[in-house]
Amino acid sequence: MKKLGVMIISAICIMISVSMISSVSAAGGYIRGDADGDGIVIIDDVTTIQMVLAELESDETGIITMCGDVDGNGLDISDATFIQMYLAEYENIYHINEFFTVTDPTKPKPTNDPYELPLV
Ligand SMILES: [Ca+2]
Ligand SMILES: [Ca+2]
Repeated sequence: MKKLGVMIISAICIMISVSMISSVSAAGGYIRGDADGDGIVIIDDVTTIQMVLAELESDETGIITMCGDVDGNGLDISDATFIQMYLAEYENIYHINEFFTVTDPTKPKPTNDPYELPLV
């Protein structure tokens, strides 16, 4: 009985994940920072970027780069850092976790260093 419950919960989670990915694709855009395409920006997106940069995961479709490149200069380790800073609730100057259309991938640029750390 417990096994059946686990299977049902797993199936529901998969259906929710698929529907979230489908809704993003159907809307013709993406969520900036959502590198793994599950519809939310969490630490797993940082891991996905790191895996691509370490060539442990491929990005044949370019979707990870498109969603993970939060500052618009190509996918690099700074994008992972910016997402981590977003998760730590620093100012969100790169509009991480906001929806952008694929046909109009406007990427607002900061006018100064957005994440200058305060001196302690
Ligand atoms: Ca995600
Ligand atoms: Ca970048």
